[in-house]
Amino acid sequence: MTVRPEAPASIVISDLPALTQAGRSHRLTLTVKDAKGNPDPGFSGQIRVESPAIDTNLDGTPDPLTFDFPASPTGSLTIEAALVFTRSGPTTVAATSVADPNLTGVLSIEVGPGPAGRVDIVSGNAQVVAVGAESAPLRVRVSDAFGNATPGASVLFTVTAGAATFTSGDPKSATAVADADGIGASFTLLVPEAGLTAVEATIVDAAGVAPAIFHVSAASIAEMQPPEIAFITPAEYDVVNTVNVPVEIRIADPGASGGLAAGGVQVLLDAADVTSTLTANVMSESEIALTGQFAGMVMGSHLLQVIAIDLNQNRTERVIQFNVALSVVGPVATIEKVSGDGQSGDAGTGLPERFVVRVTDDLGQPVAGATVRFESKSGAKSPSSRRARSRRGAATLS
Ligand SMILES: [Ca+2]
Repeated sequence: MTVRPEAPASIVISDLPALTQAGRSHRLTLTVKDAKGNPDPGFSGQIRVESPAIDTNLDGTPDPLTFDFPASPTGSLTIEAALVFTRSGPTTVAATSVADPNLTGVLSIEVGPGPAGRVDIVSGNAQVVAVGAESAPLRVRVSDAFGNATPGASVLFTVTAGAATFTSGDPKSATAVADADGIGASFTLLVPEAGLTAVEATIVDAAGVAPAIFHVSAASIAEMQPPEIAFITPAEYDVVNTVNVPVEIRIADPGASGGLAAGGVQVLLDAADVTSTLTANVMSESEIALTGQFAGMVMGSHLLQVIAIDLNQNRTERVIQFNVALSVVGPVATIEKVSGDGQSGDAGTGLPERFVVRVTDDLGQPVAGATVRFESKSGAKSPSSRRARSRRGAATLS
């Protein structure tokens, strides 16, 4: 008697270990079975095999494989060196008939990382540290050739140049063990003098792997101090009745490192259509003065932002608000002669020039409509007393 197989119902995946390692090559066996679990020797066709853990070109997207499955008496196909997993973690492998998506099978496995094969800087490189202070931690990530974290990998940190020492353990070398995310760290350095220190991080027992190289520079406190925006004049910008605002800004570099260049100062005003005529003058090795004016100010409230950046990229910012407002013209505070003084004339004839005075309030604003009385004190024929009203701040005796 012969067993007549039924239609193919599933694909069984075998020959894969429950736990493997990224980078290992695996043999794969696929068996097509019927609904009763018997191998189907009649099946042939293409079978697509895919897994989220197979990303051969490492572009972040799984790369499926397709195998030709010939009819076989055993209903199975074994492919040598069929699969290489690249991504670590729990995963699945699925096999599906290209012609019939319902004919499929899935297997769950776990992929561990491959051997530690690269070390990359996470943080702590290119620091500037004050002499005598502790650096921020130097941290690396250790991974296999596919970028999977390799927990437990040992990393050796070595000071290869410069005066800095590690704050714990051997002053010139220290070993860290990578954590679950592959992060090995957190060594800090003590830097006793100004200058550059280099630290190399290498994977222990992984010859030929390029080290990660940190550079930490130590600078004196003075060099690290940000510039000071010493003063902005007027400090309180309550400008009245003017569209042209005189400005003076002084910026000092207390480190006196000569690191403050004229180009490192920016002055920003949030008012449109204002013309800035500020020019920067280097007053000394450690001081810059910007002088000039904002022209065409409109009435209202404005923000002025001053930014100073020294050559060590230390940055200081200061924002001030100032208001441009109209004021009411006050009472006459000042009368000054404009013309008509010092004349002489023949008795009985008029003087050739008229008497003109200018009247202004305490802000120097011309006062209109003020009554000015002109009175002769001595020797004059006429008038003894006459009045004139000011127009646009000028009163004329005619
Ligand atoms: Ca891919």
